[in-house]
Amino acid sequence: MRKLNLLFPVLLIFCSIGCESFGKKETHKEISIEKKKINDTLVKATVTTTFKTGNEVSEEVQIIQGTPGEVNTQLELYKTKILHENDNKSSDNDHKKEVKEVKKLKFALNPKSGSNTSGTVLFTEEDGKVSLEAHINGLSPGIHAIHVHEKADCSSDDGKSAGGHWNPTFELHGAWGNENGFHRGDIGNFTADETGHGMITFSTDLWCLGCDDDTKNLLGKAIIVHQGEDDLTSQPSGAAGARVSCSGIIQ
Ligand SMILES: [Cu+2]
Ligand SMILES: [Zn+2]
Repeated sequence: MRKLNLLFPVLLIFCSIGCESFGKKETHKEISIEKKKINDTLVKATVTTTFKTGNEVSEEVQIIQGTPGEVNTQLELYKTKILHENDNKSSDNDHKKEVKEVKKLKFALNPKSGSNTSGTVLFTEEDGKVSLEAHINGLSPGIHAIHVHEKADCSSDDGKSAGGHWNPTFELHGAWGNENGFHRGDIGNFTADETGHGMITFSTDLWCLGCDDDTKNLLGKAIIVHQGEDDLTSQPSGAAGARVSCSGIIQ
């Protein structure tokens, strides 16, 4: 019985991808790339490839480490290899190839303006959407603003090295989705509990991780958490006070 329960969602996914060829032994592949910054020059990428053939699911994990340039070259080679592997295994051209890529970037937050904050920010890009999940500790209880700022530079003690809000479309500061305009970095506010812990999730198709569209690409920007609340109206940045936590979005 237990096995049947496990098989059901697998079949559903398989069917939603290519129902007309149901029953054929085709392989669907999903590549999930998780990148972590080790230090200023090195990144580590964990690549998980999930192969689904009929009801069988297998996984292959690869770890690539080096400078961002080296890692990206290796990743491209690996993706090409995975894409073409199917050709060798099967000569039947009816077999469709489905390779889905999931990108993940995870960063640690650095304390700024004399705060004791710590935390992580995880970005996931999947199906044309980027989602953010941030966990922050060491905050004062209450409401805090979180934004994407324009430069991945957290070097100054007050976090101002990250520049102003990321605003590639030259709009006014405002609540996300506001018809009078909003910055592409205007994520908004979240609440820290009595222990100083806060978390926020956010998802949009107006962002990407490393695409060619400058109005969408988050790489090279920064995440900033503020001491105060974003009033969502004051220009140019919502009067959210000191910058207490910062992380550069780089790969
Ligand atoms: Cu900000
Ligand atoms: Zn703004």
